[in-house]
Amino acid sequence: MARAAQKDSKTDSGKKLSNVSRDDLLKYYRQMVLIRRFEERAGQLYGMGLIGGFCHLYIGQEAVAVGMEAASKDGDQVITGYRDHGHMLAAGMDPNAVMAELTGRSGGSSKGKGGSMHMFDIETGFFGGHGIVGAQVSLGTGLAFADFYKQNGNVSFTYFGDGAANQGQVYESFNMAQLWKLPVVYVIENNEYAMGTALARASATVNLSQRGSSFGIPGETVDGMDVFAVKEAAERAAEHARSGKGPYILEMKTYRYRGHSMSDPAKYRSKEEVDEVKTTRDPIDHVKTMLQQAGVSEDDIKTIDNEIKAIVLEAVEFAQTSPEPDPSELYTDVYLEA
Ligand SMILES: Cc1ncc(C[n+]2csc(CCOP(=O)(O)OP(=O)(O)O)c2C)c(N)n1
Ligand SMILES: [Mg+2]
Repeated sequence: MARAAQKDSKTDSGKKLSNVSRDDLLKYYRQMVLIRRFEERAGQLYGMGLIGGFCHLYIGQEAVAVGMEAASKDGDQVITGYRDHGHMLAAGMDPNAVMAELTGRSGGSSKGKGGSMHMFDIETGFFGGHGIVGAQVSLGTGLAFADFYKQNGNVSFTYFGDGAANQGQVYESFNMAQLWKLPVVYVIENNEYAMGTALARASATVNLSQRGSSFGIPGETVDGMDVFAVKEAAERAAEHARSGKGPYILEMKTYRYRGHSMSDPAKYRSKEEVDEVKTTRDPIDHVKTMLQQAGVSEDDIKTIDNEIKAIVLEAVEFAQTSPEPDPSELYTDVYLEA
């Protein structure tokens, strides 16, 4: 992945908080707030009828994409399902291009032809954006096969949900990945629900970190609401994959605050359940508290919040003023000339 072209606020760089630098804290805070504010605006644009098709928000799960990105290197790939906006922003894609893709404009990252679920950006190593549940797991394993074949030292970060974890092709992929020792980190974002179905209602076993055990793939369960826990686990997993030992599974315990998609009345869980997570486990509040403990002033935090607000407002403006794609674009980018 390319590093995010996002500027960091001025800090006393190098000042350490146990094993976390103040600059790292500020960077993760900034990236997570960007995702959250971006998603809130995307939800508003959807409500205004400016975004067509489906739209799945990532609010609540920010620490996963940001913590994983912190352990990645240039050249690594990311692939995920349809809940993908946060991954794109964490990978360093331009918020303007992501928002304009949501509104189907030519300035979008896929020229407005992919929309929310089918964005793509080779430059940052982001390989989509996939609407078929579980399909990205085979594709991500294929990306790892390409890395293995080229011996380029890159890792494929392949994300999927707790619901997708029961799909058959996941296990065909696990088998091949371990057989050939492919450099892939499988990140299972266990947000407790697959549409309206709680994990335990659809799954014979709920410890998803062990789903690779019959293939001999190591796995661990991680607090996906803690960006530092995610980063540390990501480093272990990436090192394992990069050093030729094969795939690794990280089950991220996380939670989605919003409905499955924009048309979900969320009758399958109580408001109290959602509020409890928001007040006790929020990933952004967690980093904010650490920033305060590190002596970062309220004013400095406000400055970051305002900078992010401006970036997102600019993206909203761009997404509404960028022209719609020309009809002739219907026939371009369908096949790759090889
Ligand atoms: C093959 C396939 N089956 C069913 C669907 C419909 N569907 C879309 S999302 C979804 C739930 C997936 O849940 P999970 O993997 O937990 O991901 P989350 O939405 O929680 O991020 C389902 C069943 C689909 N898109 N593709
Ligand atoms: Mg889920």
